[in-house]
Amino acid sequence: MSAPTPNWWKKGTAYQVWPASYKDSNGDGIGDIQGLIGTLPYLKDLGIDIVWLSPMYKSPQKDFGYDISDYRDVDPQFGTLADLDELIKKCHDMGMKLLLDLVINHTSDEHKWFLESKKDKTNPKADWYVWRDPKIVDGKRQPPNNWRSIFGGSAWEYVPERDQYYLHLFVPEQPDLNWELDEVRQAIYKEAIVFWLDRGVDGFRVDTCNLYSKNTSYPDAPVTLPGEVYQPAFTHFVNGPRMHEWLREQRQQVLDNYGDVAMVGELPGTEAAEVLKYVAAEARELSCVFDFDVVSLGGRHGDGVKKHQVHAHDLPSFKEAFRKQQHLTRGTTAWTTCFLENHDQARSLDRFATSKPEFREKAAKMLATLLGCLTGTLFMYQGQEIGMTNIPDSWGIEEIKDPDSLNAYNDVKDRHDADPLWLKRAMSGIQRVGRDNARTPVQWDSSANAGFSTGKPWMRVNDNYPEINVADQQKDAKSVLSYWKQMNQIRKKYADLTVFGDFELWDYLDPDVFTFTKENKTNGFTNKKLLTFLSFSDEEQPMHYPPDCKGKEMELIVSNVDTPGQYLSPWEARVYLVTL
Ligand code: TEU
Ligand code: CA
Repeated sequence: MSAPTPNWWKKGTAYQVWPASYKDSNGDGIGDIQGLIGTLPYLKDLGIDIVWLSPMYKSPQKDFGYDISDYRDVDPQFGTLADLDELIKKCHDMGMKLLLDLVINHTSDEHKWFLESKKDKTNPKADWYVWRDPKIVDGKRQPPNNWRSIFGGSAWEYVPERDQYYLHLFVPEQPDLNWELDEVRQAIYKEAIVFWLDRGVDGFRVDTCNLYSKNTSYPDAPVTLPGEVYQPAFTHFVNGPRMHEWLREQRQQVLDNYGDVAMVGELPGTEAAEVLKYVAAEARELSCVFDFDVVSLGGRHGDGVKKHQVHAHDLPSFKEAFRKQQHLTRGTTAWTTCFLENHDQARSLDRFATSKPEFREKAAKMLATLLGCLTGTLFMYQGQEIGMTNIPDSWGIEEIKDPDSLNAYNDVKDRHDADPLWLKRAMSGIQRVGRDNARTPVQWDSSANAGFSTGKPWMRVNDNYPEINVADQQKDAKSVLSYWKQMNQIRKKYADLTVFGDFELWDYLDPDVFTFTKENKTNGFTNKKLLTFLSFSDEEQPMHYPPDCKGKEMELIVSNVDTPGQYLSPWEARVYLVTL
């Protein structure tokens, strides 16, 4: 069984709010903190214990808040510091915790640290970012190396004032901080962490927290994409040599003064064995991390696979990704998370199940059943609780706001001289895995703009809001929303098995059905097992029972059908409590 210590962040169900598209309170078309405050009773009723708020800091919004120009202030479009204080207080009054996003690999290029750093090579902050001289090739100025930004193009940007380039692993407006300098780390701790812990936040979701330490000799990356100028350079900036030293420093010097602070890390491009080093309880670095094996199925964006190249995956690889993730922390002191959606991913219905109208609701409940039974801290994402879907196929590139998707589109456009069939392919990649799929406004009701805003929403509302919205689902005991509420209760009731149990995959090779058990040999449930059947098929499917469950007493504790039969109907889910 997984780590027994009852840290508060293990059992709680978390809900991610991406503020711009969550709920607008003042009619300017942009979601805001007061909008979120107004929905706290809704989240409480859904069974949420932890709110993770994506960046609401002062930002020019070049990467929607992940480019921060002042860690100690709230962006006016989202509200004020007083609103944030009110949010912290109201969450706590209602028995909920609040996590903020901690984005400290880079700042905005409008952060005062960067504005000073870029002036010349001798100012007091001259080394606060990663500056390197140009490489001169055939008398022409070139970036210092061939690294490709995670969002495409060179990872270096030229600044004439210094006649140098600075490193940006994401968009050019997100310069990477130079973590090698002690005074930089101290400034980050003070402004980005201590400032908020003093105000009462309970922890952080830590953005790209394995990229701070780079290979400081900045060598060229090996050519893995022949014919391309800029090459993926993950080996030189992911899990670099000083990562663990710095995360421990942060815990010991800063976090330990504030009790059991949750640090939920995002570790892009990291293999299982490496993950354990960050999350082992004795390492005291991160509380838990997001595992990307599932959401990266069909091609990991960033490793060089482009959106239009992500291919369809089969159910065995989906199950295997979960098995790997669920087994990683088993028998260790480490902890994990489970999730299928966030603000960087497509909607789970389209990506992993089906959004066909006849099966959509049932499939959304089936995925809720899967998540509700998995080990780790459960993270839901706004709109997932009502089964929101991807952007419609009919939308064109003019609706797309995400810089990552726009870069991907323009890359194909440039490469293929705007050939219409190639552009269609680029657009279908964005429709499949683009980040805007999860960033359309939350569909609160069937009134204009889905009740998200009384003004013109900053981003187009998904056309299906009359059929998929919170208000209708609140009135319907059989809705996806009602099912999620029920699932969150079941998850808590059987927490020893769901949250803390051991996962076993039963039918790895079955292409249509996902069968798994959860057991826990170290507590009162020793003679019980949860047995979960999930159908990923448009057709009826036979079931096979694990031998030790066959013929045993089985109590059906939840299902997305009223009367389960001999076979699994399309997209059916059932969970049995088996007495062994
Ligand atoms: O994302 C980190 C990351 O690795 C992304 O490249 C992710 O794989 C990609 O968005 C998928 O398209 C974090 C944030 O979650 C993301 O929103 C930010 O844009 C990024 O960091 C930079 O701060
Ligand atoms: Ca607003």
